[in-house]
Parts: sequence; structure tokens; C-alpha cells
Amino acid sequence: MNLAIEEAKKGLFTTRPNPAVGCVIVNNNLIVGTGYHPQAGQPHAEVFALREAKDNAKGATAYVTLEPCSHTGRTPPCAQALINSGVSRVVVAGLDPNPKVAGRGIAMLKAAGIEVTVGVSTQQAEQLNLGFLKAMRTQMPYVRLKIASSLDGRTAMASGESKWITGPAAREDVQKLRALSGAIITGSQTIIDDNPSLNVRSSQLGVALDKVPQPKIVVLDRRQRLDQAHYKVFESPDTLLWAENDLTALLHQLVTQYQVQDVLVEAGSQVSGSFIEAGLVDELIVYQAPCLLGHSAKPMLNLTVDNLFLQHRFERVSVSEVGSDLKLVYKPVCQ
Ligand code: AOF
Ligand code: ZN
Repeated sequence: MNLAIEEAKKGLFTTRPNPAVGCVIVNNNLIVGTGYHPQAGQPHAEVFALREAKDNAKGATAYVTLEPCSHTGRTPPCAQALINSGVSRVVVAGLDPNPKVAGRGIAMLKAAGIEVTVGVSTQQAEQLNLGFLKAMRTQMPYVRLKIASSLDGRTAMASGESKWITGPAAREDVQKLRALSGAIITGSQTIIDDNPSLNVRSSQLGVALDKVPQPKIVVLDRRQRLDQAHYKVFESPDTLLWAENDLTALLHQLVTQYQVQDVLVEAGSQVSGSFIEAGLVDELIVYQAPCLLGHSAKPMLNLTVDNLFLQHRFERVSVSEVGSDLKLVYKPVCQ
């Protein structure tokens, strides 16, 4: 299953809105086929692994990081392909919450007399598809809030000037976060201050850039201040201007209307603070640069906390060194 998870990772930046899935087929302790899902519209992981295994699939065990599908979507059902191949056992990391599947893949395999084990390395496998799984289960996307900050918790000068607080390695890492995301949400102030392109342009993702779908850009512009002709984000016809207040409605609409499952918030202190205050952040990612910007600089978050009891608490997920910066990943603690 660990190998199947490694296979799945090869599709991480390219399968959206489909999940990244990997499959390994083992016969008599020999790996006879491996595969991963490369892109929506392309065959699923199981199909690639079965093609490689050929007749060696007979009597073999297939390890799959997600329940094999039971429906005909862009491609035919994998559960049926596994049945036809003659495998005798299927080991699955976790169920597919897609209502078109949701246990039916497992049921099909069992009905055909195949031995099925569910629940191997579930957490590690689910880690690959946090957005897909959350969106399928709740119709809300998985939201990552990314902040670049100084040691004293500042994110920009009072003038709005904010480029190059963190180093090149951190900016490269952000390219990966963007490549994982179906949408990037920002605010009009960030557009005015930085005129960012907010696109994926890294050559270091391990896959060809033209295979990576560009995230949809969403600009929160309640006061309708932006003259679109001036800014890079409007060069894409897909950029969405959101003039309403309700962030929950926006996130829900991104799932239902645009099949966005992972959202990256890359914005200034105002918008970032609003997402925290609304309790809409699943993951807080802080790139902390080794510098001090002083009290006249803008705080990393515009947040009002009236007393200690109302503080926002987080649980640390990971700490890593990214060039000269620290990458701190947190999850909110439900209170
Ligand atoms: C699998 N193996 O490798 C993947 C699965 O439109 P389709 O035919 O590509 O179906 C997409 C759905 O199939 C997707 O929403 C998810 O439920 C499942 N993904 N299933 O058996 C795979 N990627
Ligand atoms: Zn499938």
C-alpha cells in the first residue's frame, strides 16, 4: 500500500478535480503491475496496473489507495475491470465518498467472490486527497490559508509593500500549494498593492507545466474598486470577481459550480483575518522569514480578539526549514 501511495503521488498536481489514486498488483510476492491516475479523462490507476500485469493478475492481490469505482464516468468502472482480470483479493486504503461510488465498488468486488480488505494506511492515503474527500463529504472545499510573515508577525509595510519577505525556496514551495489548488482566493487590496499573477509557473513540480490545470482566481472586491484592465489576474477569462460578503456561500459555490475542492487563500491581513474569523480555514501555513519589520508594518492577520478566552488556538501539524525561512503548518483546534 505504501508503494501504491507513492504511485498516487505522481498525479497530485494533475488529476483535479479527480483524486490522486495509485494501484499495485502483487502475485506470489512479486510486483506484476503498478499504475496511477494521471489526469481526469485518462484511465484510472487500476487500469494502468492491470494493463501492465496482464495474465499475472490472475489470483493476484491488488492494492488500491481508494475504493475502486463502480460507475461509468469519463471511464468505465474499475471494480468490473478488477473482476474481469481474475484478481482474488483487493486491499483498499479507504472508501470513495463520491455518491456515485460510496461503497458500491466494494460491494461489486465482494459479490464477485473477491476477498476485500478495507482500511490499510487510510490516513496516509487520505492525506493525498484532502480537498476531494472534504468536498465530496460536505460540499465545502478544503481551505489552506498561506501567510508570509516576519519574526514579529508582520506581513507587509504600511505602504502595502510586501514583496520578498520570504526567500526563493518558500516562493517555490508556494508554487506547489497553488498547483494543488482548484482556486486561489485573494482580495482587491493585494491586487492593487502587488498586481500578482497568482498562477502556476514552476518548472520544478516534477510534471510538465502544461499538464497542471491553472487554479481559478477569485478576487474579493466588495467595494468594486478594481479596474480590470490594469491587473494581471484579469488576463485569465476564468477569474471570478466576488462582490458579496458571504465567504461560506462563495466556498460552497466553488464546489458546486466549478468543481473546486482545494482552495488556497493568498491575501492580505484583512481577507486572511476574515477567513479565520469565519472559521473557514482547515490549514494555516505560515512561512516565517528571519526578519523584523517593526510596529508600523501590517500585522499578518487583521483579527479582533476581545479576551483571552476567545483566542484562536491551533495544533501544530509540521515544522520544516524552507531555505532561510521556516514553514509552519497548523490545524485549527475546534473549541
Ligand atoms: C478509481 N480509480 O484511479 C480514480 C477514481 O470521470 P471518471 O470516470 O474519471 O471518474 C471520476 C471519479 O472516479 C472520481 O470522482 C472518483 O470518485 C473516482 N476516482 N476511482 O477507481 C482511480 N481516480
Ligand atoms: Zn475507477
